[in-house]
Amino acid sequence: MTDHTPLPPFPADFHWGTSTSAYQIEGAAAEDGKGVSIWDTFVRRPGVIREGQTGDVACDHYHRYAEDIDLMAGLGANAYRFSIAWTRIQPDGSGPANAAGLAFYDRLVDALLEKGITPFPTLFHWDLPQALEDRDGWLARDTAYRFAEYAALVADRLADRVEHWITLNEPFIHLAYGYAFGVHAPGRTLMTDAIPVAHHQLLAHGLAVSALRSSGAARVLIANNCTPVWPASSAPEDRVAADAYDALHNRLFNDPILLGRYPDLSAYGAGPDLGGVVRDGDLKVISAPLDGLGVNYYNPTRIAAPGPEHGLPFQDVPIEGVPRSAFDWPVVPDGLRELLVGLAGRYGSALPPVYITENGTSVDDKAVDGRVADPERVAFLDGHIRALAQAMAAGVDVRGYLTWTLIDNFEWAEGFTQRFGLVHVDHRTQVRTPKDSYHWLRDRLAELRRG
Ligand code: GBH
Repeated sequence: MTDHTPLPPFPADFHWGTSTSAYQIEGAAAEDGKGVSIWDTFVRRPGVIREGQTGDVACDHYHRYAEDIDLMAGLGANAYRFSIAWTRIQPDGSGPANAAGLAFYDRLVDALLEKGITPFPTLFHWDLPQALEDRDGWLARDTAYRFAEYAALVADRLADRVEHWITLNEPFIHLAYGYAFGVHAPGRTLMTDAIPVAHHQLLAHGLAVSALRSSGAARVLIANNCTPVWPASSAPEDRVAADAYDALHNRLFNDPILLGRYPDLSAYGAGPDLGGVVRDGDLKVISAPLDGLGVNYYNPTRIAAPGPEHGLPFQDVPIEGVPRSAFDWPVVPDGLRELLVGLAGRYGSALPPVYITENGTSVDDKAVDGRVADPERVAFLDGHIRALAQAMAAGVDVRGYLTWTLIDNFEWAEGFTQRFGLVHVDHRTQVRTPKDSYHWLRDRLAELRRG
């Protein structure tokens, strides 16, 4: 049953919209001078992507962006987070800008502004130029400097019209899935030896903050994936394991940025210099003041002490007694309130305004006679937006809610099999069909505007 109860009030200038990323929607993988990214390479490895699918065409958004912006406008959104493909701007990750690549994002930004939609570009959503991966990717300090140069090229072109900038998307997930476990590009399986990837991404972020500001960017954010960590029991060993997990997933990325220091990672065998890669002055660069913290929230994580066979100081265990998404992720709306109140408590006045830069769920929904029923997503959005309102009522300064995602897209290792969109996409025909959740959110946003 669809819930039609009005939402609690939100500030009139609150940013409402959707979030996407370049490789997951654009397609046009080799068009207009675009270079090869690690995802273009990774998807061609046998067996790594469900059904052998790729993002070569994805949602063909590169050619259909006007139609997709019409969908945003129809939703009543006033904000849109997308990512810029580094390889469209610098095909090999360094050197002068590729004019056709910049021109695409220029057109996109103008089309958004024409509809009154505030752009929130993300400069890196996991699609590193393959040429940089060939020089050791984020294990190499040099990649951080290359990133700052790329950031400046983009901002020099767009900062006259783009106010909000996001440096990196989820550096933790890129480190863990890409470099530690190898289930995402670049497919490396370094386990705890991947920890320097954290430092080089954070350094890239810090260097980019200053490059972006020099190029006229007004507000700079980062989008971190954050999870409330629940010890599996009150046993001391479970609490110790949960603390170690929190240090890795949350504090490794929030503490250096907001507090200027790394958390204790000795449980992972890493000293304060994270394996010899932290140099004098780096933390000062990394902790450059920010205008917002982007928070991507999906679900809490329940952590127990590891069994004897485990190579890590924790193991995750299922959260019981809650609904689960088609992806089998637990659905815990109150986790968003808990997370935000926890961030405000930990960081206090060091916490800048928060933007929910991703939050959403996968539903196995189907288009039947032009209608897509996705009651699970309606319930998910309703619950999470109410939890967000509670966090704000408790004093957390939140400025926006950008749901993941606009259109069903290339869900990384899952290919097109997990659907997170408000809009259904038939990936054979590219036909877009707004789902019940799209109509639900449109109606709620219209009510909020009427006040
Ligand atoms: C985001 O990552 C990405 O930024 C985006 O590109 C992607 O499409 C979207 O989410 C959906 O996947 O094992 O049950 O505890 C999200 C990272 C990692 C969050 C796995 C939830 C664990 C679920 N996610 N995680 S569970």
